[in-house]
Amino acid sequence: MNATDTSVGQSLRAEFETIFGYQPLDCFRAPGRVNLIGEHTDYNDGFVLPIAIDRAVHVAIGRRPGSRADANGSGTAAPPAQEKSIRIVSDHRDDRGQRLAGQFIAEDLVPGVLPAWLNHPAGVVDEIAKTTGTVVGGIDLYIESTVPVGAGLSSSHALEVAVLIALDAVYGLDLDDREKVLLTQRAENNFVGAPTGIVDQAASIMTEAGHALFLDCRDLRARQIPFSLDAEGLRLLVIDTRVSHSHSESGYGDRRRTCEEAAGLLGAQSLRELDETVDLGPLTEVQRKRVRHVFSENARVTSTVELLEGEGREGCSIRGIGELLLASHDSLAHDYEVSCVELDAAVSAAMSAGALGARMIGGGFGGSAIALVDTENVEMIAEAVVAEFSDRGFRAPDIFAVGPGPGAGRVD
Ligand code: GAF
Repeated sequence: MNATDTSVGQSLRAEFETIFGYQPLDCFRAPGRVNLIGEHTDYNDGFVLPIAIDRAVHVAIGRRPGSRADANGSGTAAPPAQEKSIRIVSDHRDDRGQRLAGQFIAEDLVPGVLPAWLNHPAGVVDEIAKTTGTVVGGIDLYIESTVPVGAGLSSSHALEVAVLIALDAVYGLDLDDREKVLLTQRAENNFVGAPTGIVDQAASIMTEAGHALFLDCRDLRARQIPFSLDAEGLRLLVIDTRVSHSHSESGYGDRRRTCEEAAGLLGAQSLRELDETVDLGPLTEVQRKRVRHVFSENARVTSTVELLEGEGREGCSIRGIGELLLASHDSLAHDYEVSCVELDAAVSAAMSAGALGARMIGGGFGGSAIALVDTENVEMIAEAVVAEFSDRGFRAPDIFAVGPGPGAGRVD
């Protein structure tokens, strides 16, 4: 946990007071993520290596004056609905230019009823009740975000994490990092309806500034791996293809099921129990390809960690991870088949223009790619990608640099 961003905290507090008419209790932030490598390995109990990026969801939280926002609704008579509601206002605007705003009551929550964006905080409130017995109510939240929505940088997981740590602080839920990761994952799986793994929440909650998080998704054991772009004169570019992706509707769930079925056919609970020496004979051709990706991707994560940790030793440097990033993309495109023409174009244009490595990130079927580039080549590579998209009639991509920022925490 980190304390940062004095000015952000002040403006959040002022905005909260303007909207709700009283002062908030506290402010928190939770970053989005870029997964350096280890894609579609998390739900296979494998390895991942994300960074928390320097863009975050910020939240100011207040307890409505006169409401009975005590931890367990321990008043004798049932409080009226307006005392129990959770009101949320966001700085994002709808088609008519109005701020997104909504409210709900914890006891009445049912999946699939609220507007999509509100499902993420509502899922967290629902899981808090199920996990801890604490019924949240009489709470107001104001949310601002610098994580682009729909770019595959985990804006929705960052929102869930920000809401959870704010409620944790106010209600004294006393959750450790591991419990927070698993609670937000259940919110996503059970309430939002997306069968996602844990890499995004873990990146947001557990990562330290200037580091990547080497996480074993089998038991959530983690190690902070130094990741300094500046020291080597490098930048990490995000290339947002602006092709929309949705985990609940895309082939994400299908890939997950295939892996689970393949593990079962090979006599294992998860693919992590197996390695490339296993006989893939009982599997279909498609299952073999998916399994091959998971095995090779886990190996690429550990190789990347070796290069980063060995920084300074001969042959070891952040520059050396470029080839592994590209190999990851090839495996995701051909064995796992979760890329798309825009992501492939982003990767090949960046590589042709001199990137050290590039690959799609996240669930796939759209969203963003990353490219590791020398600082002096940033503009040239960005221009090459934009030109390629224009030549091929694709929507113009959004390209920007990200760095390894701090994990979730309080904002002063
Ligand atoms: C999405 C999911 F949310 C993650 O859990 C992970 O599976 C990722 O896709 C693929 O690595 O971001």
